[in-house]
Amino acid sequence: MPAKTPVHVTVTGAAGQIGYSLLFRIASGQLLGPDQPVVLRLLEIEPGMKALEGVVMEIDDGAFPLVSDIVATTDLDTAFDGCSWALLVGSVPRKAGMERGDLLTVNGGIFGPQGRAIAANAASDVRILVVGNPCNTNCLIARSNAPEVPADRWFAMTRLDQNRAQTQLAKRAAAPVSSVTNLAIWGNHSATQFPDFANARIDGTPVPEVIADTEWLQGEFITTVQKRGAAIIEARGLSSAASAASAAIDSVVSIRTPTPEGDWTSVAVVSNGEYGIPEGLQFGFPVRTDGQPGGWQVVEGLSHDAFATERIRITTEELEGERAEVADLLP
Ligand code: NAX
Repeated sequence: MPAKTPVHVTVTGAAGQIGYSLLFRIASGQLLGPDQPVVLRLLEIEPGMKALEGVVMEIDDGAFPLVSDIVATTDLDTAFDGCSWALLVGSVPRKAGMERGDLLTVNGGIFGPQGRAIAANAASDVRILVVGNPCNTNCLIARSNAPEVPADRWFAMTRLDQNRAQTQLAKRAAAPVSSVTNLAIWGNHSATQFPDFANARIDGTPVPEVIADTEWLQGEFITTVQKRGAAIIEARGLSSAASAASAAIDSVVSIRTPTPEGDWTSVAVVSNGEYGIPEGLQFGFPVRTDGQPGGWQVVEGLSHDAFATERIRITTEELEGERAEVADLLP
């Protein structure tokens, strides 16, 4: 069989912590498959370029058969040229004394231009996953600045939260993590997210029938998932990186391959008003896909009790607040 044509994959913030885990997994074929060559297009800002040189040397030293070329650049047009996948990881994390509003505005300065560069340079089948926080609203900013790219090509990452929630439920039920399915993260990738245990299943049985401890499900389970990022910083002295890279790989695999029968995956997509969520928000939903660009739908018809409805209201309000704060950045 002739070798496949390389697919161009852009990673921003490539010299950062997440980049350092992510790039080697892309190079080894875990993102796009074991027979799919890739061109890595790595974007950094000037202060990150020296470190990126070192990362490129290490990728070279991996002698990965699937890596057909590596482009390291600070130039947006070069970075997104011909890319079919863009993983937007680089952003400015919140620093002491920074208000959430400042954070949103600073990131707007990054994601607006990146959106425009994607529209101008990417391949016609481009799909974009935003990881850099606040990822839902950064994705909204980039998407709004790239009206030429269909809105259904834009994704923000809630998969790390899904993975965290699956593991917490599996441990509590003393079941393998693979037996936990149908786990949706609703809303924002933030402390207001709602990991929907009621519609999740363990070996096909609704979670509340397997774990009968409602107090734990509504309390410690949710807060453990919501605050896991902070717990990792506390323990490691650094924010989660390898698990975030792993979730980015999982996200892309779930987006580009058909969803297993009866299951769904968590990802933040543009709202078309499903479940009464305001249109245009980049909102964490349960999603099913046939794997093609634009081939996904939000899973409809799930029911929510009063507890879940209130949680979803809170996270929706937060995302609407974020959208209002960046209104100037949305053309
Ligand atoms: P690092 O600070 O280690 O790396 C970020 C890199 O981005 C740096 O090398 C920096 O030079 C680069 N960068 C900054 N501005 C850039 C720009 N305009 N263009 C290109 N590169 C730029 O952060 P890291 O730990 O890798 O995390 C990256 C982002 O992921 C952060 O925003 C972080 O908050 C977010 N996360 C998102 C998660 C999610 O589930 N959605 C979980 C993990 C992580 O917290």
